[in-house]
Amino acid sequence: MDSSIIGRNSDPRCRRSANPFGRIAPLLGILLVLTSPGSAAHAGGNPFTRGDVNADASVDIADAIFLLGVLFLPGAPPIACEDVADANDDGTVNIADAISILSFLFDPSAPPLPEPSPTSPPGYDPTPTDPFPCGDEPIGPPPPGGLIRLAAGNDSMAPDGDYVLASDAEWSNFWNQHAGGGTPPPVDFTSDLVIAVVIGYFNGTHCSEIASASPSGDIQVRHYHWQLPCAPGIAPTVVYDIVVWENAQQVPLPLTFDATDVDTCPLPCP
Ligand SMILES: [Ca+2]
Ligand SMILES: [Ca+2]
Repeated sequence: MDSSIIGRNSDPRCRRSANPFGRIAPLLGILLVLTSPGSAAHAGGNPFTRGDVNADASVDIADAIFLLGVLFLPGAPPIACEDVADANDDGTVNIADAISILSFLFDPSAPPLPEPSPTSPPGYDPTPTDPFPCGDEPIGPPPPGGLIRLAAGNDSMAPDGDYVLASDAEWSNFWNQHAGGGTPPPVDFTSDLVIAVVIGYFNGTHCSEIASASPSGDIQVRHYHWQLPCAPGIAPTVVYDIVVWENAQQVPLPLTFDATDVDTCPLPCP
């Protein structure tokens, strides 16, 4: 537990009376007149400490005074991050939050401030449903999703290989090789990748399938070899399987391809 953020009187043994507001309130009026809030810089989406309204890495009486100034002094600057000032985490910023800070500092019977509390390391707001997004944990891209088959068959004109296509230009170039022209199926390369395998066989008793893709970038490919007499050789083929991998632009390249030979029967291919 990191207690360095706590201001003076954080140790209960050092706290004074249970209800100090009678002594503090008159002082606040004077301090509000004498204290003009400066700027408190809290970048949105960053870890924060609840109650550190003036952003000086300590929660003490100055934060309550700062907040009261923001609330009641004409011309005071707005709060940079409301989550920091929402000391009681009720989704609003008002005088009750200043009271919560003072209670935390001076009332031994008061509950701790909600997380991320001054008694904990800086963190994110555990109640991101409130109106303040600045203290919420940033939402990253969605994890890689499933494989959606775009095309499969046995007559590709592309050279044998494992392909990873990450842009419209790469995709169009591959499609020209594969199909000899035409417009490739639309793919959203802001989020997705295209994976293709192409392999030629001396007859038509084989097919290949992109079976799975792991978030670490491992692509599992199955090559099916059809056992006689289920599949007598018919003609040379260049089999292919082309899939779009949703939300895979975040997967570090290069991908690895692991092929497994499968003897199976009967036809047709998967
Ligand atoms: Ca502070
Ligand atoms: Ca509040």
